[in-house]
Amino acid sequence: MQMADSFSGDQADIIHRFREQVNQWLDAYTLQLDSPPRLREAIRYCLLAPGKRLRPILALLACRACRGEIERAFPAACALEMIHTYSLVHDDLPAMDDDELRRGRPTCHIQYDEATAILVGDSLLTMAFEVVSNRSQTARECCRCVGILAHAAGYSELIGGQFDDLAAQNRLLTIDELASIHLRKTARLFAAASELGGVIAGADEQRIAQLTQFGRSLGYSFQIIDDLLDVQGNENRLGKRTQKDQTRGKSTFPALIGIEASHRQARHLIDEAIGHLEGLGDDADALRQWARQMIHRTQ
Ligand code: GRG
Repeated sequence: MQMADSFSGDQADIIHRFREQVNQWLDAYTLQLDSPPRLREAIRYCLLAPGKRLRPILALLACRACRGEIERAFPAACALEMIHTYSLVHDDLPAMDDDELRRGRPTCHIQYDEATAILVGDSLLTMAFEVVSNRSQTARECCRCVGILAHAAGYSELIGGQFDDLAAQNRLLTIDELASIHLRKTARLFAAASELGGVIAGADEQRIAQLTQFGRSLGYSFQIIDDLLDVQGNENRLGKRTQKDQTRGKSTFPALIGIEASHRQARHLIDEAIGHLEGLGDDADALRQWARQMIHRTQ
């Protein structure tokens, strides 16, 4: 993400370090997978591609905001990235969004083939649960993390949102219908990331609820900004095709309420997200600053 001037050096260092560490963990998790070699290669091609790692970073920052032990949050952070990458790989398939470019590279089914892309997605989704049920957590905490991830990735949220999104093409949605899709398809995984950070830190239930709300508002804002970037963004910088929503007759925030109002709504949601962190003190400053930067993102 491009950093604006207000993002202090210390905070930017934390984000940079978290991103590097997540990349190292993802590398380690997949380096010696006991799978057919070509499947392993395709999994690594997708997972280690230069994504922004926003969901893992969110989980780590949430854990930090509650003074949790960061090392214990890496498995859940990586599980989030695995679920997110699986959803991108499947979303890019011809039966869904039919894309050729992702993270600046040919999509999985173009680089390999459709069957491989389906199996890469299946592998990443199941690997996420393998990774999150590791021994660095208590059994109780582990079950809770599995439940949070399963719900966020499941039939009512990520998959349900995707289903409704596909069904909505070429139909003008109401703003409430579009909001419901954005909240399930995108914001729910952000909410889960933030919630997981709190759970792993051993935060009390009120803080966990605050973090969940924070992630939800931030994720919703992130998706509105994504809609804006599809209209106004730079394809090279984004590493994916732009102007696709309009070509496909998709309802988006800019299409329904206009560009200025979409910017306002995105900013309002970021303020709302930060408002949910009231009482979390200085420990949540990195999380607050990171959220504020979201509006400036160009990729
Ligand atoms: C296939 C079950 C299933 C779901 C697909 C994630 C998704 C749902 C579709 C991808 C297309 C899309 C616009 C999703 C909304 C969320 C989003 C903007 C994803 C891209 O996330 P970034 O920008 O990607 O964090 P990187 O590559 O940086 O990780």
